[in-house]
Amino acid sequence: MTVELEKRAKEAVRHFRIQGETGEARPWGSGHINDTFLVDGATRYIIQRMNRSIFIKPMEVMDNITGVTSFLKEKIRKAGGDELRETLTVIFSEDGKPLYKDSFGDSWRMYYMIEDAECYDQVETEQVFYESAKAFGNFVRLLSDYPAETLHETILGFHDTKARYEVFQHAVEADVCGRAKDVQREISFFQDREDITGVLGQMQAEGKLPLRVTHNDTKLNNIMMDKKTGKGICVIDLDTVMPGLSVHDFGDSIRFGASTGAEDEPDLSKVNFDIHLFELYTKGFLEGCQGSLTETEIAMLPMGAKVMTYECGMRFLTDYLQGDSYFKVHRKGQNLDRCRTQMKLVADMEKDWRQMKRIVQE
Ligand code: ADP
Ligand code: GN1
Ligand code: MG
Repeated sequence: MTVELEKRAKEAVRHFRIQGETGEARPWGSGHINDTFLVDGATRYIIQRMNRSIFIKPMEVMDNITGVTSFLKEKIRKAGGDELRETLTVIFSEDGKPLYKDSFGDSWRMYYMIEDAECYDQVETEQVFYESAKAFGNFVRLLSDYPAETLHETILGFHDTKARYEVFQHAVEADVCGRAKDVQREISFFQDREDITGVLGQMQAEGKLPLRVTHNDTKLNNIMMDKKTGKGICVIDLDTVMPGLSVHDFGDSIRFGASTGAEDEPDLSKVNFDIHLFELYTKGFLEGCQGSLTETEIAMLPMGAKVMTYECGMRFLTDYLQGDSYFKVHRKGQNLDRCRTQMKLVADMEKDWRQMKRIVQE
């Protein structure tokens, strides 16, 4: 990230209603989408430049986030919790908006920094993963009575795997960077498994899987873990909170966390699907949901894991073919490495399929 952008972040901070002096804004976190900065001072903040090519209507995104966080704050208050730590707090701009638009046309938004908490890019201990599962399950449960019809669809068809397959096929055909010839094996991997792209959407259309208010991006670095208690204290990155499927939320956590390697690990011998972590996450997620999932949803959890891993791998490959314009990359071939780890995990899940089914049945 450029020094220029750091300066712009610092300048944007001045347009928000905050008290006290603030210091430097420095790049923070390892998200793939927005530009995130930590703002120093007696009270610390997070300021983000929202990704404008992905979030075409930033005000709608912020509408969703203010709605959901106010709703959560009320529940947290009633339960005697700390509403400033257990969900995000949107800071308003000087003219009373949940974002500030700068002279470049970029939208910036600001939150309190969740202090005494950390987030992980990989599962370091089983306990962390288990606690994250409870917190993500609890998040779905807390939002079970949120008025879903008030939510904007911030990214159209976000987990419409079938539609994403079409985009992937177009990217293969267009091959704008001339990269397709070197990734034939990867392309075939997704084409050979096209049949799974429609399974969950079909079940939803038939009313077998209910639409709920879900997070849709439940990877481990989208949750803050309390340093003292080790509990999942605050679910962050609420850009994609929309009506969706619980099995997607479950599955996205699995594809990221139930792996022995990092999402972009180039050495595939280090990347294996860890069935024990799958079991642990299943237990935590179901505990967090506290009985709010239907039997069919529970039975489809393994499919959620497989489809989300497949979908994410296909999205990485699509982006690689299109010239790495969606996910941030820090080195050449990073999206291809990311795609390959997801492929490895899908292949492992296929081997472990019966065991996965058995675990959720139990
Ligand atoms: P992206 O959409 O790019 O993933 P996130 O909203 O997930 O952006 O933020 C990126 C990272 O910044 C997170 O993984 C986390 O490390 C950190 N972060 C974001 N918001 C907060 C917050 N309120 N308090 C502490 N850390 C945060
Ligand atoms: C992105 O924003 P971030 O880094 O938490 C992406 C997810 C992907 C994930 C892969 C809005 O998540 O859908 O699963 O990267 N978010 C968006 O790591 O596209
Ligand atoms: Mg994130």
